[in-house]
Amino acid sequence: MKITFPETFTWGVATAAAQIEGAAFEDGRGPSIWDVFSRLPGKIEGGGIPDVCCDSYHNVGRDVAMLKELGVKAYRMSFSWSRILPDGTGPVNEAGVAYYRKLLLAVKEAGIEINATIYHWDLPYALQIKGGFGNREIIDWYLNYASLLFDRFGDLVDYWVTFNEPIATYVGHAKGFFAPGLSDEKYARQCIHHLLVCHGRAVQLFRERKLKSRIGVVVDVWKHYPARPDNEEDIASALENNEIQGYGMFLHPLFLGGYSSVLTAYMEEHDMTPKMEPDDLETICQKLDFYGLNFYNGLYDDVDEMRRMEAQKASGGNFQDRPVRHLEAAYDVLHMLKEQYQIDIPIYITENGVAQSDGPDRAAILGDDDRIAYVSETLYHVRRAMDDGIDVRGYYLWSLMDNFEWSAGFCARYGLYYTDYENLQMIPKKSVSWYRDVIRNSALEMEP
Ligand code: IFM
Repeated sequence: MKITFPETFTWGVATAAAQIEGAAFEDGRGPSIWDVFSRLPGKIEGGGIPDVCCDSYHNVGRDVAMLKELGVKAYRMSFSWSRILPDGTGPVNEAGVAYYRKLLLAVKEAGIEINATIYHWDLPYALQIKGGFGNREIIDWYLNYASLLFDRFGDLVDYWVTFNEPIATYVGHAKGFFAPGLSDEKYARQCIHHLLVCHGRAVQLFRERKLKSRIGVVVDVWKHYPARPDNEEDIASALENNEIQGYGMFLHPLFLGGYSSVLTAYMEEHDMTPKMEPDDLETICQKLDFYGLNFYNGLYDDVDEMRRMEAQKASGGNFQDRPVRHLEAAYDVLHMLKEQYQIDIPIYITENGVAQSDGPDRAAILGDDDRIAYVSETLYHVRRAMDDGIDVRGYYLWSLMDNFEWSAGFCARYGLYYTDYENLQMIPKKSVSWYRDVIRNSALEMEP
């Protein structure tokens, strides 16, 4: 079966600064919360720390060569706040600015569009010490940083993303297994409220600057469904995971204005309603140019099974403990965005991909048929949604190369290219030539 996409479809790959750059303490960069968190005993699988990662800071030419080999039309990356502003505010680190200008210029010269994320989880540690997202001053700190990025890179960036996956900030403050490693849900709710105001204010600033590029936000949607549709506990679990602990906490205020009635009632009942200023909810709900959907899987909640898993769970955050795939959820989620959240702007799949466990059998990792099957199946469901009229404009595969997978360290390999962490060689997996063909033809062949 042949699945075709429009010629204009944007095919890309995605990465993030903290996961690939390394050079964590070079050329004036300040530490981020992940540099600190990863050093806490037991927080990262295998004990990995992001000091070197893929060493992309020193390998602009290598990274751009991989993008060219793939033939991508767009590259999604992020800026490291503490590389540009080592203390989060104050003096600019010109070496950091120079690195990003070099990278972005090389990408543009290769004829590749740039989709740049302002914040992808790596808050400067200097700001965390001052309360981080829990301190309302974060709005000024973030605006100052975003303003600097608009000034220094506004001529090169095509698409701006204010935040990637704000759930990570929630997890890092409510659940403890992401940086900064706190476990206080009430505080986490306040942090998320501030984050959403940061987003809204940055969009307003972007409009004032009259930049010719576009601005949006990326929210990952891991939609939960009751495994047993008649089981009250499964139904309640799915609702809670979607509306209270998941995507609803972001999509509702961003696109419908204000927190949902379900979340509002929950926060009131648990004395977790964030402090807010009168116009905050209006500020958060800005008209955007695009929405970025990170889609990885749909999840079926069977509370009995979940209780068993909870007992075994050591770390997590990206649902790597749920191996069963429900990729048909991509179709449902795309409909939900339009019908439930009234998202009527272009949608990009800003991330989709699958991890391989690290292990000694390199040949098996290089022959990543499973990745090809996973991406094919997701694209099949994306195409179905497009056929129904959902305006999906592009797809970014996560990730260009194996990298630092947060609390899973270097044990989970998401790359099209295999990263040899001994010598930093990049070795193409089977999916490289496969994805190159998909991009070239804007089409793929799939078993019916
Ligand atoms: O590696 C992450 C990325 O930083 C954010 N989205 C999910 C990816 C895979 O877990």
